[in-house]
Amino acid sequence: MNTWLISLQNANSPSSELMVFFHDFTMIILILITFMILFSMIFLFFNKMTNRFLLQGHLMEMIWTISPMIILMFIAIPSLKILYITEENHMNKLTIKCMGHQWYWSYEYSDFINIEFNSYMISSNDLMMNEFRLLDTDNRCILPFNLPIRILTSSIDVIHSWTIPSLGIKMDSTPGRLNQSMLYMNRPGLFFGQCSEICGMNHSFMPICLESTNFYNFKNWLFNMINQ
Ligand SMILES: [Cu+2]
Repeated sequence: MNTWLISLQNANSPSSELMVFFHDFTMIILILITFMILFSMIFLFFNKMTNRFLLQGHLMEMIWTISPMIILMFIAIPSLKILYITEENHMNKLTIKCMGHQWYWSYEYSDFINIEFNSYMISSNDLMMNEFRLLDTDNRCILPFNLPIRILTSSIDVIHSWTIPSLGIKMDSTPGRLNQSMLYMNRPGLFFGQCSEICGMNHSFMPICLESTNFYNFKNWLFNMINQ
């Protein structure tokens, strides 16, 4: 992970890649418009852009009405497309359920014999040298990469939000309601996230730590969990 990261995290899932593309694309348009307005305001301020056709110039009005419409279309079409792609849940091979608690997450792998564990943040005092402060958990959620996974989430007490920025997932965990999303990881690694809904005193201390590994390791881990 980069320190002083001001942009989005590197994408690690197809939907997140699309989101990064959309962010960059929209930013280009946004910067262009901002500078156009800025320059025209500077010119207007110094009285350099006035001419006698500016008022009641129908052509001019047509242009500045239609061109924002076209620009908005260029933003709306990819935006909606990516929105629907992100919502798509198709051919999932695995389902896991993340439950929000005050203030930790628990994971259920109910496709298999019921595997269920809690995932608490490792406190700064117990931290090892290779662990991330305020982000690592005692039991990581371990999942295979290159496999479409269905993520279900709900909450036991108040609203939480299960979020992993590098995977482009932000999903509210609402008590009495089951939300679902699709998770597809491109590569192995550790992916971190934090609860994204103000949920009480320790809201900042219930991180999500997802470990992406190959299917063989995942299978071994599952067998170990079942035999425990
Ligand atoms: Cu929370």
